[in-house]
Amino acid sequence: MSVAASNIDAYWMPFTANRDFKANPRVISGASGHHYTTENGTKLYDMFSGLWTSGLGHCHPKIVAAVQKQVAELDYCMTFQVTNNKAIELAGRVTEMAPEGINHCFFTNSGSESVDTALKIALACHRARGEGNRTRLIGRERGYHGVNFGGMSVGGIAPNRKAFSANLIPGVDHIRQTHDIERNAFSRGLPKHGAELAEDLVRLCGLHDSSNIAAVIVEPVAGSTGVLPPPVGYLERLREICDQHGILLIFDEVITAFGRLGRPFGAHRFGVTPDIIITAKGLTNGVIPMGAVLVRDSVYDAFMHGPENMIELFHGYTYSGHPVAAAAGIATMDVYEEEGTFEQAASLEQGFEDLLHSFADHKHVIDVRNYGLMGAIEMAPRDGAPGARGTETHKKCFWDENLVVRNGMDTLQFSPFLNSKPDEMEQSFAAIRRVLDSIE
Ligand code: PXG
Ligand code: PLP
Repeated sequence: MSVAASNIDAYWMPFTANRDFKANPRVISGASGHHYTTENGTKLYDMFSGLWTSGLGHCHPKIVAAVQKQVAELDYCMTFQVTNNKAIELAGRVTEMAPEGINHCFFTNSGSESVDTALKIALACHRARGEGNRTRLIGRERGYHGVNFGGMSVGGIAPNRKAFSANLIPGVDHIRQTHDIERNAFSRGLPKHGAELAEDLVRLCGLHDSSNIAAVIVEPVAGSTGVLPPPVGYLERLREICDQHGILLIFDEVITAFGRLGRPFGAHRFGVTPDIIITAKGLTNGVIPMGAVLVRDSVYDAFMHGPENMIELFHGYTYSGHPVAAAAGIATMDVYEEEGTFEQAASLEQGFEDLLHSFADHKHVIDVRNYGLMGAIEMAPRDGAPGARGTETHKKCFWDENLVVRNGMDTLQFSPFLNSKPDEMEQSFAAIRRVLDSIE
């Protein structure tokens, strides 16, 4: 059914200005490789790899074939008390790729579910170790950890929390965010200043007494809030403080896992191994919803006591380890390996950085940030109309330049394909420049 023939009002869109959108809908009905197509056949270049999801491009033939085969072979099989061969295989593949010592994998269906699963694992792990007093969870200002109650509570994005302020889960606190535009504007890669902000965790250890703290959760590079790479030395210091105080360190790698930082995991890139890694998105190249929580042996082993006929963790989703999602995941891991995707992504970094920073002297631009294949151009807000400049850029890119870009308020975010072609990137940024030149 075409948009014109549909009742679009029935559809409540997520994280979207519904009324504004429905006045002139932007609807995609097909995709191939690096492009989307609309119902009337217009081809658009996707500068966001889906929603940080589809690093290999859309409708990769190997993943499509694996999903088609699987859905006809085993469509569904519960993973409570019985399981399927594909879930087992994917757990092995992903943990093989993970940093040393991280050898266990719990499946979910999204990043938000992975976050809440990881928080529950952290709490239950301490309890299983006889440290049930460790109940406090620490997030960070500006962090994004999905939209379920746990993730929203440890998250630090004010508008996401505002309507639910009295209903956030108890026992949560936040360390300070790391963005410092005065000292670090236009940093190429990791900002130099701010490692000392990790000491804010020491402050909370004093305030709450560290014996009450279960876990700290951070994105290695904050994505959704507008791409905030960590200051040099910051993550290393967080790791040290957690070790000193027996606190579990959780990396939310929903965006940074699977090549976005030129390595399998952000943990590899930073040389910092957390206790728990949260993934989703690139696990299946976005083809079928799936997430995974990866844990260190010491975390898993903490649960493997007590009567052997008893469930160790009372947690799981109907679709945990769904065979079709798992088949998509296995094919995705195959392609990452066969095509050398992570190395390819690493080789694109410098060109991407140079293109982004060519906007540094543009009249609207107040900061440019990048790390790996994550990038952001922050524009000054218009007087009295925060977000308007970003939204206008998004719309003009779509309608005038056949380009899909994402804006969070006045920050443009970029998530190029891990296998982008350099000339595609050049053309896309040339189009963005035309748009920025044309708007007030
Ligand atoms: N953690 C992180 C670090 C994420 O980036 C989630 C959890 C939640 O995943 P699900 O699959 O439940 O959406 C995410 C998701 C943006 C943007 O604009 C990023 C996300 C979601 C929506 C928008 O960058 N990331
Ligand atoms: N609500 C009801 C009534 C259910 O029976 C279930 C699962 O069996 C759920 C919610 C949870 O659904 P899911 O396992 O897909 O998260």
